[in-house]
Amino acid sequence: MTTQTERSLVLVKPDGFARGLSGEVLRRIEAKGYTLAALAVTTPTREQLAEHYAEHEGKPFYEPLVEFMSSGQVTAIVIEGNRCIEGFRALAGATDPTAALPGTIRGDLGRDWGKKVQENIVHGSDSPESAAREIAIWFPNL
Ligand code: IDP
Repeated sequence: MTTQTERSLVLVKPDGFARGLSGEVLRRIEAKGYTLAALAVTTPTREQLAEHYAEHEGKPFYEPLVEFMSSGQVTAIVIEGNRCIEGFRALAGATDPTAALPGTIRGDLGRDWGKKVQENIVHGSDSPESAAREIAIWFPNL
């Protein structure tokens, strides 16, 4: 284990926002000891999402994902803390809410929507490079 103060970009996706789960996600982030560096409620544009999900362009789930993510409001959060990138992904749980372990956000709160795996409540950056790139998309003035 190393000491590595990091920032990560967390999104409460439209399904989580509509279900009123932003507070629950923030509660878990703060309970874990991470701090909030920025917070905003926004309706993502397709341009923002194309940048955000550039690595998934061309995959079968890309278009439905962008459609879903632009369908409503999201809570965008920059969190800060020691190894918070790995730590938040552990809090979030596996991509598929049914496979996600109990105790995780997706495992406790995620619903099985059949083919709509994209509706899994939260996004969290997966590396320091992604975090820097994503924070610049959602918080250009930070
Ligand atoms: P992650 O959010 O757990 O890091 P990624 O593989 O980076 O997962 O995928 C980004 C997002 O794309 C997922 O959170 C989910 O919303 C969506 N997604 C990934 N794989 C699938 C799939 O097979 N079907 C539908 N949506 C998917």
